[in-house]
Amino acid sequence: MKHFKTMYYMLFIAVIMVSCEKETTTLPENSKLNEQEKDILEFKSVSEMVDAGFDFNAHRAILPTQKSSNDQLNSKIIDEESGLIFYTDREEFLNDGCDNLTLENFEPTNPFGINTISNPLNENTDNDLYSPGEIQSGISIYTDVNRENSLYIPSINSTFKIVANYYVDYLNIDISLPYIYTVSMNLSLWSGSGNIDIQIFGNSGLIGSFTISAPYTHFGEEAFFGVQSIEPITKITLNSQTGDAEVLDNLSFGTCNNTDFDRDGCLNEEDPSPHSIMTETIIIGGINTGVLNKLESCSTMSDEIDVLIRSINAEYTGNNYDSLHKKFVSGVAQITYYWRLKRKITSKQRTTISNAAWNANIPFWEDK
Ligand SMILES: [Ca+2]
Ligand SMILES: [Ca+2]
Ligand SMILES: [Ca+2]
Repeated sequence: MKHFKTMYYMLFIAVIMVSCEKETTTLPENSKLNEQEKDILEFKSVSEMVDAGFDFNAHRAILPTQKSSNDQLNSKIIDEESGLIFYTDREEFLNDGCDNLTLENFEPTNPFGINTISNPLNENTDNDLYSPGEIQSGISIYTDVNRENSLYIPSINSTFKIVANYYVDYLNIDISLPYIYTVSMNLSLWSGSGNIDIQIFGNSGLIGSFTISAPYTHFGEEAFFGVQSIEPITKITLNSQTGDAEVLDNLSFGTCNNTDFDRDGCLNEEDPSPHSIMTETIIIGGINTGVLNKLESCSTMSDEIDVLIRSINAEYTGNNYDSLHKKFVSGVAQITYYWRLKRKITSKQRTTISNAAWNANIPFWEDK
């Protein structure tokens, strides 16, 4: 079986070599090249272009030498407003403890299948290229318009990449895993270099955006893009400013070790509650107690109340409010008893917190 595979592979290489030879012997003259440049705009999709025998070698020859403009930029950019950290340098990203992410490189087990597919590409994809379970679970790649052959999956320089087949479409990535705070990917463009607008979404909506300079994919170059977020990332959209087809590879996702999400001074890997509630005062059920929310061993007093609220809410069936509410109030009384013993609060503050707990609409209240 392996022997056959090798033979097929050799045959594949031979076909490529013959077709390359053909291309070099029929390399168009300059005027022809200009014509081809004009033609490129007439194709609606990448697969149409490939089927028409578009000469990428000739097209590459007329393009100016590329210089990645990202090199001149800061390779790590912290956006204070959105809390997002952007990376355009892979080394810098890895140095920030992001070397433990789940990688999807889109390499199929059977690389000889038909490589246009319809939305979406995910773990359930079952076609010539991918079997169910071959794509990592928790991610889904699709274009914003549902049509046949919306995605094109070619092998460029011996690695498979995902291309938005129709130029006008956005290339979108959905993330359905709950705690993905970091995503990275390699980006390029199908018909020439240009900018790609990247939007990052969480459950609250648009978190922030970034524009990256992406190279022409047929040069074999790619731009690195990485992002870290305080809020879990649920979706990323990619849109070429030049109306070109976005090309995606090596999508990584997860959580970096060496970061401090809640900015409490404890890195995630040593933080028992990496998403501490960092409000200045303790707020219960929307009621501000005015009592200082102190931090100890990487956790805040509000974190302790939050753990209790979560366990109470988990027991809520819709008709056991009264008993659960009483359970919550006595749970808070226990917590504040220890706070009082440790002299974190005064007895007057303990009463204030108890009153807030009594008046809070718990089970439930999810205003975070
Ligand atoms: Ca790949
Ligand atoms: Ca922390
Ligand atoms: Ca913490």
